[in-house]
This record gives sequence, C-alpha cells and structure tokens, in this order.
Amino acid sequence: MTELDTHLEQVGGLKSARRGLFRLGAAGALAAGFGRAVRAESGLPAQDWGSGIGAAVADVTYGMPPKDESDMQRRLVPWLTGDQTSSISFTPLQYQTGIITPSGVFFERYHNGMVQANKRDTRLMIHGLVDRPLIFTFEDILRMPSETHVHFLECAANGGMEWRGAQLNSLQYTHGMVACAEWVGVKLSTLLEQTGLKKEGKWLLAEGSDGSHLTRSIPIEKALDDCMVVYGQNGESLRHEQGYPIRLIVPGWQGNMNVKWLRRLKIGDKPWFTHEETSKYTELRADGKAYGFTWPIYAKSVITFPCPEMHVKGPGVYEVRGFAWSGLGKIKQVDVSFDGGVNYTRARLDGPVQPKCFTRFTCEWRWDGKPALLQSRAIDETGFVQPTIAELRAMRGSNGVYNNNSIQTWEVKADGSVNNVQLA
Ligand SMILES: Nc1nc2c(c(=O)[nH]1)N[C@H]1C(S)=C(S)[C@@H](COP(=O)(O)O)O[C@H]1N2
Ligand SMILES: [Mo]
Repeated sequence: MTELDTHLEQVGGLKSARRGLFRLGAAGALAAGFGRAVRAESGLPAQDWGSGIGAAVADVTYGMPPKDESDMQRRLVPWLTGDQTSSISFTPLQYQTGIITPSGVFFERYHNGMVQANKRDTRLMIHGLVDRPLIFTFEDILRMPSETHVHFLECAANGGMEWRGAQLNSLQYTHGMVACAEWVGVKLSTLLEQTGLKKEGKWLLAEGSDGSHLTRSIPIEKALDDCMVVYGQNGESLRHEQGYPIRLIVPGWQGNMNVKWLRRLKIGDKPWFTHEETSKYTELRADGKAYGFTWPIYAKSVITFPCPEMHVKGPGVYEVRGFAWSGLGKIKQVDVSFDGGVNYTRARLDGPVQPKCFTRFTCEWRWDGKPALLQSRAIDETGFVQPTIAELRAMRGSNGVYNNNSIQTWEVKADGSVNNVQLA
C-alpha cells in the first residue's frame, strides 16, 4: 500500500478513488469515436524540446502566453467608430477555453480613452440622501469585508451591427463585446451601511473619474442586492483597461452601468436620465420610439466551436462548444440545433453553473460532411428563452443597436468552413 492508499483508506475514500479510475476507462472507450489517433505500435519519437535543458527560472517576471497562441488578441473593427479613444475592442471568444476571460484579452470600451488612475489619489465619495456623506480612500475600501463573484460583463451594443442582417464573418466581432471574470471587492451594501441611507433614497448615481465622467442611474434595490465596488480581477488588481483601481460591478446588467475608475456615488429620490440612459443604451422600437430603462442582459448563448474562425476538418464526431449567460440568474438549459432550429438536442452544461456568469456547454455532433446550420438556444432559470433574430425584429424592427440577444446561426459548409448567416 502506498502512503496515498493508506490515507484514502483512513478517510474512507479508497473505494471511490478506485471506482474513479474504472470510470475513466469507460469514458476513454466512449471518446474513441472522436479521435484520429494512430495505433501506438510504431513508437513515439522524442521531440526536439526534450533533448536539452529547459529555460531557467528568472527573477522578477510576469509570464506570457506561448508564442503559438499569439492569435489570442483583442481586435477592433476600424470603421465602427470615428476614432479610437471613444471605441471598443473585442474579446477573442473563439480561443477562450474556459469561463474566465484572461485579463489581457478582456474587451475594452472607452468613451474618452483609457486613463491611468492610481490607488494613491483615488477617492470614492458617497453623498446625497445619506445620513453621513463620506469620502473613502483606496485603503479604506481594501480594509472592508470583501467577497468574490464570477460574473460576465456585456456591452449592450454587442451584436449591434447584426440588426440589419449578418455583417461580420467572425465570432470575435459578432459576440466579442462580452467577457467573464472573477471579481473581488466590497458589496455596495457594505459601503452604504457606513453612510446610512435616508428613507427617500431610492436611486443611486454612479460616476467615473475619466474624462467621459460616465454616469448612470441604478435603482437602490439593485444597488443593495448584489452590486460591488471591485479591485480584484482574475487573481490580481484590475487592469487599467477595466478601471483600475476600482470599478462598479452591476451583475448581469448592461456593461455601460459597470462604471470604471469609480469616483462618486450619489443617492437621490429619482433617476437622473443621463445621456447614457436616454439617447444611448436604450432599446429602439419598430416605431422609432425607445423603451425606458432596460437594464438586464437577457438569456444569450453562442457556439464558439465551430465558428467562422474555427473550422471543422472532415466528417466525423465533434464536440460542439459554447458559452451561455443570463443577467437574470443561472442558465438552466442550452439546446443545440444542427439544422437551423428545426430539431434541437439538449447540450451538457459544464459546471459549475453560477448566476450571471458564463456557463460552458458542450454537445456531441456526428457530422456527415453535408452543409449544416448550427445554433444554440439558452434558457435561464426564470424560463426566459433566447429568441431568434426574426422574433426580435418582429418586436423591435431592425434600426436598433442595443440588446441583441438573438440565436446565432453558423453555416457549416461541405468543406468545413463556417459562415455567419441569418435565417429569415
Ligand atoms: N468611467 C467609465 N466607465 C465605463 C465606460 C467608460 O467609458 N468610462 N464604458 C462603459 C461601457 S459602455 C462598457 S460596455 C463597460 C466595458 O467594460 P470593460 O472596458 O472593462 O470591458 O464599461 C463601462 N464603464
Ligand atoms: Mo457599452
């Protein structure tokens, strides 16, 4: 018996550990259909990197991805915005393997460029209808009780170019204004406990310290529910791109409300109707009027393999992969179609399934080599079903920009290439 066996026997885990091994064997047999592995009789020649000494550890380094992974970059659409300081870059979702978006490729959205704020001069003022208006330093915020949550963040303009028809033959450009990260910080309710709230305080205004002084109104129920002032992102401090040193996280609601380089929170008795929540970031209807506030991101999903950047190579068995998310809570179900939405197969949810967070889904696909139309449809725990683009257009016309959560169709051609298409 090895030391591990003895330990497992003591804690009563030996049997299940052994069962685990057998289960692995069974999964291996099932997976055989996927591979094109060759028989091992021929032997495995040594690889050239294995014959010498590897690189030494170095002092004071920050690791970078392997050279071969250099396609994993944020990209922009040059014609989309008039200049690059009020612009956006897109997350390379086609290369994202798990639910966490690496901080270096988290999409960026600036209304007036990226500013390099610092911890020393950062101040957060909370005032308005509070009992004790207060100004917090970064140190003050860091000392307070903290929490960790994994949440997606999506610009309401994600997919905004696709309202009038399929435009861009790229997953990065059709869906890359979204990303998901682990955030660490202080709940807004913890901060507001210190200032106290007057009874008439029903709304909160959040303002950024960058030149755009971006401001948004948030109902106090949401502010007290799950909003956070965060300083941690994926195990380190926020990046400048994401609002270093502090930003607001408004879980599941429009990216625009997640104010970066946070500076001021004002409590009031009514919303402020700033231009970011009236002329922008509202939902246009077919009649040209816009709905009032629509804050949450509704259930949405997209297949990340195959996609225009990730082709299939010949008939055979594939694992279709993707992400689903909802601003209303957890993802309950994802269905995948191979025939443009006529038939659907239930996908496997690759847990943990967390609220207002990317959920990874996978679905086995036996491709016969004929043209196919791949789709995924998300359903969240509130029962919200991701709509088709035709259903969305019937409700809202096709002149809008925001809140396009429609089902994406990828056309797989006989040669294995993949195109962004829309079905009437
Ligand atoms: N202060 C400030 N906050 C901001 C913005 C900004 O330009 N300035 N852009 C907003 C918009 S429109 C979006 S979609 C998100 C994007 O967050 P990210 O750049 O971390 O991806 O930040 C929001 N918060
Ligand atoms: Mo945005």
